[in-house]
Amino acid sequence: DVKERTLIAVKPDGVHRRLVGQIIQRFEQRGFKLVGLKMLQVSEDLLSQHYCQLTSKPFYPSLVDYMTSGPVVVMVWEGHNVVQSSRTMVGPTDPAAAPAGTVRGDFSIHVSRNVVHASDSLEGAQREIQLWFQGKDLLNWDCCDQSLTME
Ligand code: YYY
Ligand code: MG
Repeated sequence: DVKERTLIAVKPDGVHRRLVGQIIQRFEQRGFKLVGLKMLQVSEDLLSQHYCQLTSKPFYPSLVDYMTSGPVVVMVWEGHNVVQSSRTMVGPTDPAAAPAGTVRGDFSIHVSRNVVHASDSLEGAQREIQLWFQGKDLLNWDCCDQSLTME
């Protein structure tokens, strides 16, 4: 589906380390289309909804401290197979297992500071996009090179 969408977020460590541009560049370069973008300070409430499956994990309190320690840059990217392709581009949760060439493999070393978020499934992406963005803040637009990157 060429209209498939996913949520990508640069976490506070990535923003502090000035990695936003390089991370955006990878998604642009791949051929995906940016349809929403904002910077914000995350609330604990939003985070607990975002990570609703993790709130009982032992690492959850430190995950809250980390994710609320500074601004995040959150984006919606669109394109064929974007959910799965962006997970591959981001790499495994633990950067120690992430291959070079992935965002986590190139920019991080520890699971608790892994620089970026990517939705892990179509359903997860839809849930997260609704959580972080209002419909009016997502743009339907035709990128001029779309016929060259997608059928
Ligand atoms: O989707 P992904 O970010 O790759 O991993 P999740 O299993 O959804 O965990 C979300 C988030 O929690 C992860 O990016 C870092 C943090 N975390 C952690 O700090 N320690 C763990 N053992 C597992 C996850
Ligand atoms: Mg996840």
